[in-house]
Amino acid sequence: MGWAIIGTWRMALEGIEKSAKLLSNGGSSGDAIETAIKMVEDFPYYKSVGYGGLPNENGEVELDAAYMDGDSLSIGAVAAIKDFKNPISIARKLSEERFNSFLVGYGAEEYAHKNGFERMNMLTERAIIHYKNRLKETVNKGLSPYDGHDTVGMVALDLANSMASGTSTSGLFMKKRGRVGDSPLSGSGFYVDSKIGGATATGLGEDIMKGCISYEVVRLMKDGYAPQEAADKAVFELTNLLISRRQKAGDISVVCINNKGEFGAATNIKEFSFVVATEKLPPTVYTCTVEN
Ligand code: SD4
Repeated sequence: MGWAIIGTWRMALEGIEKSAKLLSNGGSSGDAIETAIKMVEDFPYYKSVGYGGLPNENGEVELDAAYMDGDSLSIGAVAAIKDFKNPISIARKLSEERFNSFLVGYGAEEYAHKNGFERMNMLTERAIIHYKNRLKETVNKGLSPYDGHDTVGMVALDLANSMASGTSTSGLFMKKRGRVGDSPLSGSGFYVDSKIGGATATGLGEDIMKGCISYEVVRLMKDGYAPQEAADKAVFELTNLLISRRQKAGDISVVCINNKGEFGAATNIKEFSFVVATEKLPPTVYTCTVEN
């Protein structure tokens, strides 16, 4: 059947390049997800994931991440975790737990510490400058979450036909302390079933959660929709649903692959970039728009 990996935003490229090699050499989808997402987390200039992520309104970097195994459907997740280097690895470790597999805040930090994960101050000088500028800008207007936020989400299929998915994010810049978005929530920020396919979302978590969009994309693929049709239909329908309930629809974008390695992506914003690599396609950055 072949291997495949897809990730949200251009920032996924270097990680996907590395994981494409791993998958083509017979590596597992789980290792591909963790390897690629760790690269994004470690890169200091990506402002919305891992080290260098922008802080909450108290100036603290609180991170959310999740990992899902498409064979066992095991899920691990952390939310609002501070001062640990690779939240995706902690989430993956948690997916091995039968109970307590989604931990938040101090509980997540304690677990990470006990399991030997590396502590690290995730707030960079650059992020502090962004924070101070934002504080100045909003001094008279009151703080509101900045909308230039991105999450890295990925889905991978390996040569053994196993699939995995993961997400990692610092969430919304200037969010409230303790705010958790869609990214660590199964069905909203990610979902994967090796017998069908997987999907992951990025955008305004508060709205993505209203449609459990990643599960919806997988459900549509199960019903026979091709990945591109499933992605289009899910984004279009959730956007319209929100508007029809007299709400503004926030940013919503998804990427997905099925268990044959076919992929899809859809968005309700002007420009959403994503990265795909398959046995037949070298790692490539695509841009999709609301009209596609
Ligand atoms: C969140 N969905 O925390 C994340 C942020 C994001 O593009 O993906 N922004 O709501």
